[in-house]
Amino acid sequence: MDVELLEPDRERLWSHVHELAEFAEPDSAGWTRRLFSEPYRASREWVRAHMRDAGLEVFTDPAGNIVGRCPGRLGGPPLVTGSHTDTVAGGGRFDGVVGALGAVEVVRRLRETGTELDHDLLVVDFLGEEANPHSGTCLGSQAATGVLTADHLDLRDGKGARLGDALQGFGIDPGGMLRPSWAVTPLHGYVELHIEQGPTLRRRDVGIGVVTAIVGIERLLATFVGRADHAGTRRMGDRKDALVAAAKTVLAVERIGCTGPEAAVATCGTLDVEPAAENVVPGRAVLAAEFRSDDREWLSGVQRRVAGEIGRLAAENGVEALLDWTSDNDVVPTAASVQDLTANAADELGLPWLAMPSAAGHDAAHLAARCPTGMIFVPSHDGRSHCPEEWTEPDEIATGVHLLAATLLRMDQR
Ligand code: HGY
Ligand code: MN
Ligand code: MN
Ligand code: MN
Repeated sequence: MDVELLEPDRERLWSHVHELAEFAEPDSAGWTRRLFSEPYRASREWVRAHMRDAGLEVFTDPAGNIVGRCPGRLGGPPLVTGSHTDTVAGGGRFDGVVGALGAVEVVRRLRETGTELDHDLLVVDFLGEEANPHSGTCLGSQAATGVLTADHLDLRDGKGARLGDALQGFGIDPGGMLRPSWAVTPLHGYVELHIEQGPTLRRRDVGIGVVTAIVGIERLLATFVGRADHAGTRRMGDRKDALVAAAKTVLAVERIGCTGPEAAVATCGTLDVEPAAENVVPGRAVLAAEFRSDDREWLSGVQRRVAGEIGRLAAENGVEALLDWTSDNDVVPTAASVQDLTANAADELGLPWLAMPSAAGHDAAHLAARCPTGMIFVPSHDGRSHCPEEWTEPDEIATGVHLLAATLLRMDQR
């Protein structure tokens, strides 16, 4: 099979990416399509129809992941590819979408060229890859790979709503998140195409990243409980100001990120204050922070270091601090075998490539526990992502999809 023939239809793929982008929350910046939102619900119908139109046999697994099956000659453990189509608030058009729709384009090209694989190929649009208010990230891929427990369904968002109830309201049986699915049966391998979401490929002027590892991510929800007081009558030395303690913690988190190993990062992304009145000393503040690194040792020490800092700052301000930690995933190396197959396929297509870690989290981090897993990156303009300015050129996307096809072909023969 001459892999050149699998070159994707660039215009068709580009128009599909922009058709999906139209499913966006009207009152949010960028192309926002969050889990449990109406545009996301409507977009799932579009994705199912899009997969069927490409000739895939489509089903929705118990966890709400949309799965398209392309039967192979011999059957057996399937090859898997795909990504996600939900976004962050104020997100862009390419994060996740390039891998999900790129995978459908690969199936179109396999069918149009009469190329039959030995293995079945599953194309998956994983539910809710982005951080949701209840429970971290990668909801669908964690459910599919069997790592969620009933406790997850009781996780509550900042307003006290249970994840299980939110799933029910979205038409997904919460129990389905706990039922074993296709991803706990033997799989032949998984490879995910994704935008880099960082500056490396553009800076090095290389069009392809062969991902070597996915960073580990620790998440913290810190609740500071002080005392609401009159802003005029309560003397400064006599306050229990929850917001001051939280604000000092934001600076401590930044310091911990800046003093960690080169690729370590630490971010405080949300801060909710109560009662949020300008003439009331804040009695309660809830701060969300996350810590990432491909350095396992540093990451494993983060909880202890951060808890120590927060304990000191809370005491200093006379407030109580409640810390709730969750891990998205440990540092996940990708399979050397898949890295090699990807690199050989890139060489065959004459594509320069760069081996590099992923500083973003991905569904692939969870598939890696089930089968040999790899990722392919295409450049992000200015290294921007999780914002409306997110941009990747149509040619760069088409090149990534072409390499995805060639890599799947090699994985199929392995
Ligand atoms: O947060 C991440 O790294 C991914 O985009 N969910
Ligand atoms: Mn993503
Ligand atoms: Mn993302
Ligand atoms: Mn991801």
